[in-house]
Amino acid sequence: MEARGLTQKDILAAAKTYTPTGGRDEFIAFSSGGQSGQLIVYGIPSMRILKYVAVFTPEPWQGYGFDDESKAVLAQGRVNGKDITFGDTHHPAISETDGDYDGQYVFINDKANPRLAVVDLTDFETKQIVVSPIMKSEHGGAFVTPNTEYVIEAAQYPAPLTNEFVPLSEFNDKYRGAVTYWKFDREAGRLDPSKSFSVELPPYSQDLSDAGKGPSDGWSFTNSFCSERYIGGIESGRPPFEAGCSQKDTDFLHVINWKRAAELVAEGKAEKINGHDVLSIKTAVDEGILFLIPEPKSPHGVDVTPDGTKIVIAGKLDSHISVYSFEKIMKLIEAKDFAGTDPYGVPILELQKVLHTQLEAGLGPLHTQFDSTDCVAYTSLYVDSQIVKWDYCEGKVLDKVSIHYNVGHLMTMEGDSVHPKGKYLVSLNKLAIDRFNPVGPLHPQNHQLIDIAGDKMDLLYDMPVPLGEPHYAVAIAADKLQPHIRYDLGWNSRANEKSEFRTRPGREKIERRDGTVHVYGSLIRSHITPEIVEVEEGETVSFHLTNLERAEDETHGFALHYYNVNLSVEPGKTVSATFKADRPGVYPYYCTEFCSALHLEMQGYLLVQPKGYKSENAALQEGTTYAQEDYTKQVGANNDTQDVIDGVVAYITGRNYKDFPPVVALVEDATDQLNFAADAKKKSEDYASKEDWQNATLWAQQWFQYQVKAADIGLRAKTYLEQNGAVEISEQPPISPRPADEQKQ
Ligand code: K7E
Ligand code: CUA
Repeated sequence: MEARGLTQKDILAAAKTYTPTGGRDEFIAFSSGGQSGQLIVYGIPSMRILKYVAVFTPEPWQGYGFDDESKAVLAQGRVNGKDITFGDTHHPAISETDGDYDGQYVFINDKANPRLAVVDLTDFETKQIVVSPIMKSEHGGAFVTPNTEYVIEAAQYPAPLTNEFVPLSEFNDKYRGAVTYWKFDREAGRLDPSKSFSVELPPYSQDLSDAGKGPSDGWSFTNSFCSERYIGGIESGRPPFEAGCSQKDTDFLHVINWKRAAELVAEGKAEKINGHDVLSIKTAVDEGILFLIPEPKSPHGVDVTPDGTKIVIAGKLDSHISVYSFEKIMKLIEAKDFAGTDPYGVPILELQKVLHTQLEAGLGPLHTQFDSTDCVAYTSLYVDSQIVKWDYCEGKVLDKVSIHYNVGHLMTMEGDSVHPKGKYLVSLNKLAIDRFNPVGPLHPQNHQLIDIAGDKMDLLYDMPVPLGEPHYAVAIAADKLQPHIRYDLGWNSRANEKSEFRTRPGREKIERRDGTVHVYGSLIRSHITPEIVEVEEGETVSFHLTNLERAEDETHGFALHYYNVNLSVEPGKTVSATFKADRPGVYPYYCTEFCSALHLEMQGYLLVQPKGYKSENAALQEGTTYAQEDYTKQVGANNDTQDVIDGVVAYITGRNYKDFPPVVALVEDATDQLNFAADAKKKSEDYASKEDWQNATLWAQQWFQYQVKAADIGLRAKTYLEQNGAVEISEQPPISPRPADEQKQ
């Protein structure tokens, strides 16, 4: 303690966050990866980063944007045909069932190029990207309705909803905001653009959104800033946007009845803009589904309370947090008690008549999350660099804690669901300044973990986030996530179907068809089949690779020199890479994941022959020749190895290993390897009987390689059983590979 200069408080904090080797986290957070266009997955309370999920941008480790399958997903995100190679991700949302996180999907938005993506949590892969047909920017997404009927996305900077040029002089008349309700087809796991629609909104800068729940289910809320509709132009002497956009004391909360809106669209009341259903402001007003409520001042967050009865608005440029009563809002709407209309005819409800309470919170209140205790909320104070804990029923401050520095969003565990879990809060700070070792002018962001289990908030830990600006994050109880450890053999994970290019073991082949050389290959410890591929200059080559492994964490990679091919092939997956072999030469390919002791030998050659090349001496030259004594020596070693394996098998099968699922999986894998060994052994013995010592020795070596893999897996299983209290059982289960084992017992 002294040597490291730690205090008693530090030690306590360490005890609350330290996760011993092999330990798991109680919650899993999905954080926006900011400009990286990715999602960051980390554990709480350990704050260990577990994964970056590639979403809007290519990412080599996952092969995302390198294999044909994921290229097709990224291509969905082209904007008017243009490749976009960044994303400005802000708000991840976990799919919900009855308002609770269900752990099935994560959605995330791209503010700059209005897009939404769907990530499937069975494999943490991006499956779909949709592009807004009408918006030119998008901030108020992704937010889900309580049964994930829709994913909400609201525009930010007003622009024409068509793709035409419209001069700024027509801003008030032709520029518009909007909110889109993307229909989610849960069965397909995809957003359905044909059943999605938007509501046109005035050209205020719509900001965040939230969906109603419980009594307010069926409604959604989107706030705004710059309802002044100010247009800057500092370069020509006009006061800038920031002056003109913060003039008024209030902006507008948009209150929308999305359930009724969906019915209106079904009744044919929408207009098509760029092929997309849009309910005009006029229709929305005439049909009574759109209302405005003033909100102080240039607000930022809008958050519906877990019970759905209240809506919390943070003022940003106002020191107040305002709590609106949904019941009061409904009463005014039913009584048509409006304070007037805005320039677009949208009815305005009077602020004082809908207020439940207002709280003097501090400077720069932004976002709110909820506690497991009723009426308790946490709001970030950007300017004060604090988190305030407060009571939204009574409107009183309970506690404050300083953070470092300038918090944007904050996140409690399942904190925007109907059942927040309390326990921890993460403050997503905009600035780190002096908190970490300096790494140049560009600093990491700082996520600070705060213990909220007691009355007083207690700051525990700083985690640097070196990947873009993560605006928002959501955290779910870890036990709600049950991702797969492997795919069904031959799976196209992006299309969620069997790949037409899958290959079964022993069926690898090279086929020339429609002007393309199709290589149907496989990957398994420790070889790539085929190992030699010969094509002619100018041919199109399509590698289709299937990982034949069934074992957990046996991913193989595939890198090919010069042709920019880099694949990640997880167990069971099939991926393809198509390219033109435009330059004659010798191109080694190899596995990029250190998958086994002979990983470096997991290799092959693509030979691109010059046009018209004729081979003269096709026989390969042996680098080394082997004789009978080499064969005998190898077989001796193999037999010794088999004794080791038999001992391990006896240990495992003599225990209640079937009670341990990870061991059952290991035994499956080891059995596979032993079957491969038996095949190689047979080949070796066949060649030996023909006195072909060259091939006999090489196949004996291959037999040995499979034995080594089986032994390695077996020892891992044995260690697991030893460490997890397996007990001896009396009778032998029938899986023993060789009858001889029984005699040795
Ligand atoms: Cu506050 Cu985009 Cu939600 Cu940044 S947003 S902080
Ligand atoms: Cu497969 Cu290395």
